[in-house]
Amino acid sequence: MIERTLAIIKPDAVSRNLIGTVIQRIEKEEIKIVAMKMIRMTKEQAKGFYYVHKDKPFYESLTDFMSSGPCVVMVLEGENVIERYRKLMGATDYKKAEPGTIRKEFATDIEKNVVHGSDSKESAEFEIKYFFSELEIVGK
Ligand code: IDP
Ligand code: MG
Repeated sequence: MIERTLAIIKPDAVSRNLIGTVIQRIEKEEIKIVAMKMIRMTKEQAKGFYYVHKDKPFYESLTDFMSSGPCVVMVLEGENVIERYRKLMGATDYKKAEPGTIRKEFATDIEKNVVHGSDSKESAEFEIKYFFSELEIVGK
């Protein structure tokens, strides 16, 4: 089934000039980018986006990091794309990520781990709406 997911190239990757590298990895997997823009989140916007983690010990630090510089946000579309893109990203902790995944190759820290991807249909729906209106998502 064709589905959509929300992907973010995080501030660590943008500042290290890895935008093109991440996009190349996505396109190599035959995943389509159907919306894309560069944004700079405020601390409050980052807190809203990561609301599910509000009780985690890393919430403050994570939302500081995510509002520390520009991000590239994208809507990806494809067959089973939520799971496929999670697989391409690799585990949250780059030390545990599979070889060849984006995080294994480029992450420097469990927090500064280069990319974000929605983890379920429900979170994809919330996260896509958080950044994009339907008008900004390109159809086929
Ligand atoms: P995910 O990005 O792989 O879905 P989540 O558990 O949803 O991982 O956590 C969201 C983000 O919070 C991670 O991508 C990472 O940047 C950060 N994070 C997760 N766990 C930790 C931790 O134990 N210490 C510091 N930061 C963390
Ligand atoms: Mg997550």
